[in-house]
Amino acid sequence: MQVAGAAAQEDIKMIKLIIMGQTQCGKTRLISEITSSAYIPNMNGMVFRQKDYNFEDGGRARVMFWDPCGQDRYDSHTRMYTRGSQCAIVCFDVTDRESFDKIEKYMKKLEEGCTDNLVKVLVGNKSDLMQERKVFPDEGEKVAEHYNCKYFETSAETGENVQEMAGYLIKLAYEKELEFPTQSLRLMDAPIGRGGGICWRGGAC
Ligand SMILES: Nc1nc2c(ncn2[C@@H]2O[C@H](COP(=O)(O)OP(=O)(O)OP(=O)(O)O)[C@@H](O)[C@H]2O)c(=O)[nH]1
Ligand SMILES: [Mg+2]
Repeated sequence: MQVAGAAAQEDIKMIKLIIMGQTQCGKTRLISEITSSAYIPNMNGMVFRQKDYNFEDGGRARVMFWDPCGQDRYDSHTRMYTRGSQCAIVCFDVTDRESFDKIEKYMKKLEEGCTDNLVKVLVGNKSDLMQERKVFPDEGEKVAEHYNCKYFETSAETGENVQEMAGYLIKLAYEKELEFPTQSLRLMDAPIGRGGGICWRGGAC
């Protein structure tokens, strides 16, 4: 006999989202803002968060956010992070040109580790720091066009454009998932610790 709750659970599309970008560009703060959870910087390892989304067609998605520390010493773990991802946020800090120059590195890692069905956005974060800006919107637009994705500028500090960016990406991933269903991960089998997330290496968060 099918339990109604269980049937409903099975209707939820599971989506794995990976955020990538140089250390300190604001990845963890962005994910905290998107998922309305406390911002606790991850000095190493990985933080997981999750959030459910409802769509106009009545469908639902449960998104697992994978937020690795961007320090170069974790580069060798990237393939594990990217495998099975249906969507990605590639992020840089608009006040830090070095973080902008690293976009190519992260885009390449996504190409190597993900399927052709991956959908992504390019995000220039910290748009509130207008006086310190080193990268301008037309530069972000141009790079995004090169990688065939949309460019957003966000502020995880003020929340500006953050939910719009996430909503756009997750809707794209949901539509892709309807078209090309992923058989694989039962992402929600992962344990959830204090604060709605778990840290890998970094302990409960
Ligand atoms: N002004 C401003 N500060 C931000 C913004 N986003 C993040 N920060 C700050 O930037 C610093 C780094 O943010 P994190 O979110 O921890 O950066 P990260 O990319 O996760 O860094 P790693 O985990 O080391 O890879 C913190 O001091 C944040 O408060 C933003 O939009 N505006
Ligand atoms: Mg972080």
